[in-house]
Amino acid sequence: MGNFLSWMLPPGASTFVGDIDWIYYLILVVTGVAFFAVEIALVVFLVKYRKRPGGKATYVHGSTRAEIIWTSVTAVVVVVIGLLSAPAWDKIKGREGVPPNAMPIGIAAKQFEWNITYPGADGKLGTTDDFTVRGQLHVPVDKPTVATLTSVDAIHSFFVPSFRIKQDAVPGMHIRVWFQPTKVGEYELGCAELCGLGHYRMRAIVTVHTQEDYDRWVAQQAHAVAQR
Ligand SMILES: [Cu+2]
Repeated sequence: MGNFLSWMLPPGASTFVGDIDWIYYLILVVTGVAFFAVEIALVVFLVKYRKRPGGKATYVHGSTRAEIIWTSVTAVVVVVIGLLSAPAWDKIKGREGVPPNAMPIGIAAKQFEWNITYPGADGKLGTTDDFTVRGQLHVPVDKPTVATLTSVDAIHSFFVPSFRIKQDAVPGMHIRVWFQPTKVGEYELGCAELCGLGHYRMRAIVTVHTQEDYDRWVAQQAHAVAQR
């Protein structure tokens, strides 16, 4: 039967999917219940306290008790959601979260493109076999990749919905973001920070390869670079 809510989030393709999706749906249910409770109360009160002949307006100063209740209930819900999501935050964004064996890549965001630098065959950035490709992010499946994000102009945001990862790219900063794809295929990378007139077209394709296909693609790129 599959996941009956799967139309709400794009199909997931990274190890973060499980951690992120249940928190997303938990928040959706909590805010959904609050939304309908408030809207129903609004309509009920509109009808119940409508203007009627003989009815007289009275001045109500408010209710301290009601205010304490709705403030503390909301505060508790927010704190509980914060505690529940802390492990996922540590894993995805924590300083210690990046797997030490992750493949390093460089991503330089720019109005309005993504320039991605690959480590080449030696697996190390900053060596002579590095090469840079515009608008194409290629990564091997089932292996962690860690990107160092920079921006040469405005603030941009690296967002791969299928990987459930989003991270700002800020001029002057080198921010690390990691992910581990779980399914071979093509996914969308979009800029999630309004960065100028061309923001809407600041996209790239993410291609998740098997390790063999990835190695073959790297060899092809190295060959193309050597011929220039
Ligand atoms: Cu942008």
